Amino acid sequence: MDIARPDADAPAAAPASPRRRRFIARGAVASLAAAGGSAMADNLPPNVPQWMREPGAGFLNPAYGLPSPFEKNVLRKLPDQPSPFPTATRTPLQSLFGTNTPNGLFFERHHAGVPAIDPAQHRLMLHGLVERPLLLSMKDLLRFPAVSRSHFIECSGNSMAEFKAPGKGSVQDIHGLISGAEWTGVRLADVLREAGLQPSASWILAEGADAAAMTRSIPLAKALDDALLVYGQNGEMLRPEQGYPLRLLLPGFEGNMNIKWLRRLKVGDAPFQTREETAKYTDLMPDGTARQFTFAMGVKSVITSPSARQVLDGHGFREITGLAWSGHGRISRVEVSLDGGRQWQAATLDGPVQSRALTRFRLPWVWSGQEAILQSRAVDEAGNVQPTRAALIGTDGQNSIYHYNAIQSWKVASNGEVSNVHV
Ligand SMILES: Nc1nc2c(c(=O)[nH]1)N[C@H]1C(S)=C(S)[C@@H](COP(=O)(O)O)O[C@H]1N2
Ligand SMILES: [Mo]
Repeated sequence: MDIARPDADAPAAAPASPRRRRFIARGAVASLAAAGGSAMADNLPPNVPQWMREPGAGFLNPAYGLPSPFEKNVLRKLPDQPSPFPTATRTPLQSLFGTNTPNGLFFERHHAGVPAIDPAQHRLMLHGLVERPLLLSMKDLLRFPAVSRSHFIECSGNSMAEFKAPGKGSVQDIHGLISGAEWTGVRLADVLREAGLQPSASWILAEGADAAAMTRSIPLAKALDDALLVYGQNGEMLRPEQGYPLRLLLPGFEGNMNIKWLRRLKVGDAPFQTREETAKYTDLMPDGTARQFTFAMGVKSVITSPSARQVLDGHGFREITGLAWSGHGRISRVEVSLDGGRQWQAATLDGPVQSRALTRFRLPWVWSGQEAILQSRAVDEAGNVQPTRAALIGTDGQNSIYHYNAIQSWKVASNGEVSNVHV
């Protein structure tokens, strides 16, 4: 049938002409068919397809649903270089819609694996410079007033290889240590009020119940502002990988401070200078000094489609789309360039735009086969502008491996192949 034939070579026509509308309709049908392999005419309208001729399976997974088997390639991914102790999996940013990462695809970063915690055996200890030390069970925490909020978590080491040479992988390989979720939990401020802070309280040590006993110092101002003790992730209990049954969520702060499997909060009057904030997670500057306590993740964005390793399947209309985020608040603007940063156009933002949350941007584009360098540049409500790679390296040098937030450039070749380039 003619309508199902991929129409990759159709020339792009002027916007809003009837011819362009027809092209879009034909293209859409063609790519739907392509998604499931090659289309057989018998299954296409107006014929009655195979799967309408007899009842389907009663239920596929009655107890807990799974994605369609046709989506079996949308997966988290370990690094390409084999390692005896891999410590992270990355989110398939190129395959996802909207801003909530499905729980099974949320990136993972574990310092000592995923502990198997029985929530009935789990306690949160709150002590130090408080009036009334507390030992809270999960049942106790579930009785506090709850809030649900959307926030991203980004590993401070996300995109780190880009300080050096352009990575050869996909957007997942290069930037996949970021995900977003709607988290549910208790305001840390409420729990601290229950314990009562002593006047000299100014920092809080947070400790995880994994074999790494991961610990970080949290400034009291953040704890009293928007910090949460979360047990819910996109409507269900946290996944074991994300800290089941309890996690500290510090909206916008570098990933490692969001302590998973949270078991202890100790209130003090100075930072605790743990291993994870002295030997690790500091940024070595060009002058040889180490920058410590870079809490909020910088303003950043990346085009997820088209992106590296994709091949544009024909000329004509498509949407450029991606994600933007900032640890300093809301995204106020995203601009997109088609020519490596010479000219910029405003992208539209999907609303509501939330603070310290993933924000989806979009720009309509007609590709007629010319080479292009696609970039996105985000600006946040605090006025921070996502830097070029040259500007970032100008200030931070290339010794550092954390907090890479430079503008990403994707080159579209005339044959439609998309690759990562540094411009
Ligand atoms: N207890 C504990 N908390 C932890 C970690 C850990 O190894 N142990 N990893 C940290 C790091 S480095 C990051 S980037 C985030 C990753 O969160 P995710 O695995 O839910 O994506 O958790 C942080 N919290
Ligand atoms: Mo991390």
